[in-house]
Amino acid sequence: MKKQLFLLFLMLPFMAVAQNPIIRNQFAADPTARVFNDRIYVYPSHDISAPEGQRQDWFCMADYHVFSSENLTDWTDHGVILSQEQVPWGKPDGYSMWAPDCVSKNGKYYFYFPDAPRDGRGFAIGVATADSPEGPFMCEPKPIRGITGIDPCVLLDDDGSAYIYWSGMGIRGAKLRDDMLEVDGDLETVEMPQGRGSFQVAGKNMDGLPEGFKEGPFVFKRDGWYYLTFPWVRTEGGTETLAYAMSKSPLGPWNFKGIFMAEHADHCWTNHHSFLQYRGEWYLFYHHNDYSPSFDKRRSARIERVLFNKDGTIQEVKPTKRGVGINQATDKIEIDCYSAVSEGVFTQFVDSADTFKGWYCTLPKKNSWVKYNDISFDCLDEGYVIVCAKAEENTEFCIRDKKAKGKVVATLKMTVLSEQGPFRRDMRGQWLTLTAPLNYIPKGVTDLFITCEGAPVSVDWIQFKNRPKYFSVVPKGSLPACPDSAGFIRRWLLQEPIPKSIPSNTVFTDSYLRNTFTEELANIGKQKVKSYALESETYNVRLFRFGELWANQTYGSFFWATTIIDCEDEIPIVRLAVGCNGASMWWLNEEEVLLLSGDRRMVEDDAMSPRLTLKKGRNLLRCALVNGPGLSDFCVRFLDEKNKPVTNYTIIAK
Ligand code: FUB
Repeated sequence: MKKQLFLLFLMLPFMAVAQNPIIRNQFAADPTARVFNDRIYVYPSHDISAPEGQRQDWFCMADYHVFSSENLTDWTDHGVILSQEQVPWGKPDGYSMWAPDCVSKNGKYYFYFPDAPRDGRGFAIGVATADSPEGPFMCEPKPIRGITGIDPCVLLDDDGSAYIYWSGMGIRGAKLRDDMLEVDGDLETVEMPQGRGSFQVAGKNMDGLPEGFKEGPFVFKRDGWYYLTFPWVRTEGGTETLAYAMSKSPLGPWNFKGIFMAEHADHCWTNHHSFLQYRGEWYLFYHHNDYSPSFDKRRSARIERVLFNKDGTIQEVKPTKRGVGINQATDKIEIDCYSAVSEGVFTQFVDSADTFKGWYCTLPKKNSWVKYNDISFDCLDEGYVIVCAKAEENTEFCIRDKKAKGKVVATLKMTVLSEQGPFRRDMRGQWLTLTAPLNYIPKGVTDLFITCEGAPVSVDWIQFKNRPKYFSVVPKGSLPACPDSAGFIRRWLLQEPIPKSIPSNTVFTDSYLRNTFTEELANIGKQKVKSYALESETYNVRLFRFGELWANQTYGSFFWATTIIDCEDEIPIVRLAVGCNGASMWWLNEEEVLLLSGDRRMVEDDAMSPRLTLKKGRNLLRCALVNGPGLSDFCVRFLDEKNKPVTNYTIIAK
């Protein structure tokens, strides 16, 4: 039981990313991707920092993890599936667990991996088997006879035959026996140069490949063609490209076709890859030293879409940070992993001491933009957006749909420097999370643009949120509502809050409130503010949340709320019972009936009006509420002579 719990603990689902690099909790190089049971499994090698006593300037790998996903977006780390101490023939401190592969045949999983043999030099290739793609893998006692080298790759052909390819003295390939553990056929004796002895080697050299350093073969079959793909150094002193050759036979001869991915632009010497067909599309898994820009032996797996030409040749693949997969609008979207940017936009690490924290990007001038493609809004009904951003000056930026000048989804105003009133602040250069209401919600899957509308701004991520259910919108033409069972009135027409500079709630004296409210009452209808007919999901009407989500205005706010109480008959002798956070004033049919002054916390029935009569037909109930630093809300109901809630009326908010 304990062991099961431990294994469960090791299975770590990541945040949804759909961006490159795909694995964000560790280095993950040489990604071999396979589909088992309609799920993608990635078997990478696991770069780590070399422990003391090991070469500090070289690859260092002590174990393997496997990761899986069913949407190319959410990845689960299933933990360690094999470590160097578990390899009976390997050096327990060899740190040489380089690029592996895994295939499945007859319900068994065969994991092929290189390691440094205890009693020899260089590399051998071993097999470990399991009943599940996630292991546990049991290692065979001996490495595969006749294979000296690295980077094993196994092709399962349509007729059930299996072939193994590896690098070491060029690229070689051999048929595997049915048991998948040994190569078929005789071994060849190869003499070492300068009389250094001989050794036995399996298979044959793959003919037809170009001169130059080659490793990491990955062979797959598509439409009757065999593709031998491999990292290749095409120029003297150059770094690795990804190149390929095609053949009608699994062991060649091969017809060299050229490269499908150029050298990495920023000095990652190696590349190593695999191809995968998943749900009808082809993908290239490869690596780059994203999280370790100054040392290219710590690499991270990436994915791109691959397209083939009609004649079967592979179209060039450009490396991106965007990668593949659709992001849900409600995911945290790292916009620094963009699909395109305008000139001058640049990215930097959020924390160069911990690069796994990722990047942010800077839009250096007005009209700069960042494009992020394939975001699905199906998950959002109504909502708002949160953005993590920083700036040196007050500025404004927008999220737009489809184009740099497209429809504005949201406008983010960034006040980093404010010299007025109680909200004086200096937040220049500091990360802030901003919220903004949405002007418009894009449909389906779309591309978004973040556009700079003023001074430079840096953005780390954006995330859309469904509005928490504090309120629901009352659709036009809805039937009237009733008070809730405790008599609380939940349906209101709420006007967007008006900002008010209020240092503290101690100013809320009767005369201050009466003057302010009367002044504001005279302004009603003159300001350009929107009103919303809303149903509060709680008995208290959370004005602060309303301001936050509908108008990006929270503290220091002045609110108007109105509703209509519709009575079938006159209801005499009732009292209005109110509790509020802030100070509030209440009018029934435009007559002042109650004033709650001072710095109040919301308490049910905190204040009561004198006796009132609700007339037959419509009664207008109006509230003005003002608050400085608090979480404004109110609860209100009518009570009868015996302090029982009055509920025999309906409510209309319009
Ligand atoms: O990861 C170690 C080695 O680097 C791989 O085996 C090679 O293919 C290269 O990616």
